[in-house]
This record gives sequence, C-alpha cells and structure tokens, in this order.
Amino acid sequence: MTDHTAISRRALFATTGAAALAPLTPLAQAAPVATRTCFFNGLQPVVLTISGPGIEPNRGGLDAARDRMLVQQGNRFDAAWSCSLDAIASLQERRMRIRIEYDDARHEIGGPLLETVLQAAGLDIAKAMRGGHWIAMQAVDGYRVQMPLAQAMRWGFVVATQMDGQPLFTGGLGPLWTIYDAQAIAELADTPFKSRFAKAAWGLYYLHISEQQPKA
Ligand SMILES: Nc1nc2c(c(=O)[nH]1)N[C@H]1C(S)=C(S)[C@@H](COP(=O)(O)O)O[C@H]1N2
Ligand SMILES: [Mo]
Repeated sequence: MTDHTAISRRALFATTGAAALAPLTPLAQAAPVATRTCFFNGLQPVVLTISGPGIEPNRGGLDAARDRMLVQQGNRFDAAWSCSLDAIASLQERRMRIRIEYDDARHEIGGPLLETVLQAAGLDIAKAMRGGHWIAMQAVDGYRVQMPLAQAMRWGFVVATQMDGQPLFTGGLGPLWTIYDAQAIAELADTPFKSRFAKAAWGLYYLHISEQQPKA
C-alpha cells in the first residue's frame, strides 16, 4: 500500500499522477524530462501555469490544440510548471485584512504569497532578483501585469484563493487573484486609492519570468 503521508509536498509538485505515488527519489536523480502537467491526483484541472528561466518544468511546450487561451493571448514557452488548485491550497497561507476598491470595504484575503508559489515551481527568487528578472501575470480576460520581480516581492503579492473565508471563483475575482495591500505600499502613497489596484490581476492563470523587461 502506498503511504500518502510519506509523499513530500515538493514531490507532489514535481511529479504527476502515478509518478507522484512512487517512492521518493533524490531530486538529483529525478528525471528532468516531465511532459505532463501536474494534475496532483490526476483528476484536478490545472489552474496555474508558470514558465521562464529558473522554473522547473513538469510539462512541455505550448500545445496548439490544448493550450488555447495561452496561445490566443500571445504567450509562448518551451516548457512550464503547472498545478491544480489543491496544490496551491497546500502551500503555506498568508492572510491579510485589506481594503479593496470594488466596495471600498475591508476584506480578509487568503492564499500563498506569490513568492511561495514561485518557490514551489522551483524558482530561486534571490538569484532571479539579482539577475534583474521580470514577472508577467496573465489573466483570463487578456489583462497582463508586468513588473520587475524585485518589485513584486517588495509589494508582497498574495496569490489569493479566498475572500472572507469563501473560495474565489471563475466569473468573479478567481479562482486566483494576485493582490497586495495597496494601502501599505510606500510607492503607491501618492496614487489615488482606486488606481492603486491596477497591478492586481483577477482571473490569473499564467505567470512568466523573463530575463529582461518584456517588449509588450
Ligand atoms: N483580469 C483583470 N484584472 C484587472 C483589470 C482587468 O481589466 N482585468 N483591471 C485592473 C485595473 S486597471 C484596476 S484599476 C483594477 C480594477 O479594475 P476592474 O474594474 O477591471 O476590475 O483591477 C485591475 N485588474
Ligand atoms: Mo485601473
């Protein structure tokens, strides 16, 4: 019998399906060639895909037939890391009580830090920041936020999955919403309250790390 508790979180993120249930092998031994997305238990759809230098891929490049939204919104990669909502929910949660622009009220937002999610995808954040890397955050409606990775880390972005204890959802702000405490960011102090949320992408589904500032 497989002992599920013996499977590390890292292994669940790094592997997929039956492979995730196999005994752990040291990371150094693990085959770097992973061509399938991280479905977690084989039943969960992917909600987030991450690509770029430093990301440890668990799937291959764009598939014109399957990756329709990615393709149509101009995203390109040769390999990427993907995961399910369960996988995101298994990461350490950050909660923050923040005022949001939509109803000008305070809400409790919950989800892993963006930093935690990127680390789960294998990124060495310090190294990527030293290299001056950028991050793009792509949402389902085509909206895309781009900024230096160092700035995103400084702002303390959360990949929110919950608001006031309720899951975020497709058709609303979710299932993933990259949000920050807009009132706590010194760089935004002079920006009118509602305009402080321009970098918070609801309906997030794709993150891309790049070595330089993206052209578009
Ligand atoms: N997915 C998505 N996220 C988005 C936007 C958007 O159009 N789509 N607009 C941004 C801007 S410019 C602001 S000010 C806030 C609020 O915009 P909204 O009313 O379009 O949500 O969300 C930000 N996040
Ligand atoms: Mo805006």
